[in-house]
Amino acid sequence: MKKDLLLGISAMSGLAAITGCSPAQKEETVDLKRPNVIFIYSDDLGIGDLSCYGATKISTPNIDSLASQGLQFTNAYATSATSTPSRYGMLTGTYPWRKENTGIAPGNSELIIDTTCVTLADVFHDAGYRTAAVGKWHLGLGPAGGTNFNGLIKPNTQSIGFDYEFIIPATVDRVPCVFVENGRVAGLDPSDPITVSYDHKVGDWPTGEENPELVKLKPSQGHNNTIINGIPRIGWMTGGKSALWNDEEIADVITDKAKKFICESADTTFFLYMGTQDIHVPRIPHPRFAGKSGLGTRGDVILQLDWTIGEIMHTLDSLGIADNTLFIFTSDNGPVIDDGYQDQAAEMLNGHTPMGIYRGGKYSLYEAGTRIPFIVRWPARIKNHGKQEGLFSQIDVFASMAEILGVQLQEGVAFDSRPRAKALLGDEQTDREYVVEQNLNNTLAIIKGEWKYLEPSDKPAIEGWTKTELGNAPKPQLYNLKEDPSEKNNVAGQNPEKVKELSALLKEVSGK
Ligand code: NG6
Ligand code: CA
Repeated sequence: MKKDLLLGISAMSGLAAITGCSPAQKEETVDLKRPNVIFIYSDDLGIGDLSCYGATKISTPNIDSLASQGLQFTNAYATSATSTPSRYGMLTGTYPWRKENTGIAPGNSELIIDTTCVTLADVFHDAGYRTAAVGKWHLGLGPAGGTNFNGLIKPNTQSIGFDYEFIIPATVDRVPCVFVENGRVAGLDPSDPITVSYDHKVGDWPTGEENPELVKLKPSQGHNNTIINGIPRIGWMTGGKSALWNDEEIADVITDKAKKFICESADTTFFLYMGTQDIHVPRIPHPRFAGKSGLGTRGDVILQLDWTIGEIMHTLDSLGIADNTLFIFTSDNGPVIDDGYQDQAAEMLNGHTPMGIYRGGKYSLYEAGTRIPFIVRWPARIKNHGKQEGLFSQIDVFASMAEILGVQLQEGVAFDSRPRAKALLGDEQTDREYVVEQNLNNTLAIIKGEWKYLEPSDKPAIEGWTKTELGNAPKPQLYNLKEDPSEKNNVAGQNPEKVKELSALLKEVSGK
C-alpha cells in the first residue's frame, strides 16, 4: 500500500522553480482538522538560551513572540540527549533505543528509518498534505554500505513521506559539506565526483591534523579531518568543489528554501519539517550577526536562529495563513558549551546560562540533556495562551498530529507515541503518564510525576571528549524534580519503594 503511494509521490516530487512569494493574501479558510504544520528542530538549543525562558543576556524577540501568541512548555522533553535518536523518535513515534544503529550518524550513514515504516511525514502525505524536509537531517541517506553522493541518492527523505527535500545530510561539522535536493547533491559538477570516508583520508585536500596552520577555527576535541572553508571537520572528503556550502550562508539558504516551500504550498495544506544547523558547532554566523550578541559566536548564532524563526513567521503573515498554521519550535537535545571547537563559547558566556538551573547538558541523562524549549502556536485553535506545565515528550507529537487530523493509526505504527492533542494545544495541563529519556550511552531514565529514576550503568560518568556529566553511575539514582530540579541529592537510598516502582515501570516499557 505504502509502495503504491510512493510511486505516486515520485512523479510529482519535483517542485517547480519559483522566484519568490506573491504578497497577495488569500482569504484564509480555517479548518481545525487541517492546519498547515511547521515543525522546527533547532540544534543544541538550551532551555536557558531564550529570553522567553528567562535568559537576560540575550534577546530572542521572534521566538518570544511565537511563545506569547501560543503556548510555552516548561516541562517538555526530547527523547534523547543527541540529535539522531531524538529526530528518529519524533519522526517515527518509536523510542530510538528500540532499534540498533540510531546513535549519532556519520555523514555517509545509510537511511536509518526503514522505508516500510510509517513516518509522521507519511501521515501528512497520505492525508493529502504537501510535505517537505528542509535543513539538518542527520538520519542518513541511501542504502546500507555507505551513501554514494554522485547521482540519485536513494532511499532519501522522499522514500519516507516527504515530497520535497533540501537537506544537510548530517551535521555541519561532518562531511560532506553539501546540500542534497530531491536526492541529488545541489550544484554538483559530475566531472568532479564526491568521495567520503569516515575511516581514512581520501583525496589530497588538507586535514586539520596534517595542516593545522591552514585552520581558521581550531578544534578542542576531534574535528581534525578534512578542512572545508578553513574549518576542520569530522570525516574526510574530496571532490564536489562546486557544491560545497558557505558556512556563513547556511541559515540564509535553508530559510530561503523553507520560505519558498511555504509560498508554493500556500494554496494547499502543507507540513514543513525543518532542522536548523543553528546552534550546532561550528558556530559560524553570517556577518549580519557576527559580534552582535556580545556572547561570542554561540550567542550570535542564537540571534541568527531567532531571525530564521522571524522570517518564517513573516512569510506566514504575508501569505495570510498564520492563523491556521500549527507552528512547533523546539530543540533536538540540550545545550553544550565546548562541543569540539575553540570558539571561546565558555569565556564569552558573560553570565548567560544555557542550561538554566539544570544539571548536565547535551549527551546527559540529567535534566539539561533532554529538557528542551518547546513552543506551540496555532492562533485559530489555541485559546489558552501562556505556560504549559504538564509533562510532555516529543515522542507524542506523532500521535497527537494524527489525532488532530482525525487519522486512525494502524496498530504498531508510532508504537510509543500517545495522542495528547489536548495537552499539546493547551486544553488541559496534564502530565504524560511517564517520560523515558536516553543519554549518549543509551542509559535510560524515567520521569513520573515529580520523580525521576536513572537506571544504573557501568558506562563512564564522563567521556573524555564531552566534559559533560552523562548521568551514568553504577548505583540507581532517584531525584525529586519538584524539590530538587537541579538533581543535587540522590534520594534512592531513602526511597527504596519509589526506586522499585520506577525501575519496574522502566523495565516494563523498555523490555530490558
Ligand atoms: C560528537 C562531536 C560533536 C557533535 C556531536 C553530534 C566530537 C569531539 N564531538 O561526536 O561536535 O558533532 O557528535 O551532535 O567530535 S548532534 O547534536 O548532532 O548529536
Ligand atoms: Ca543536536
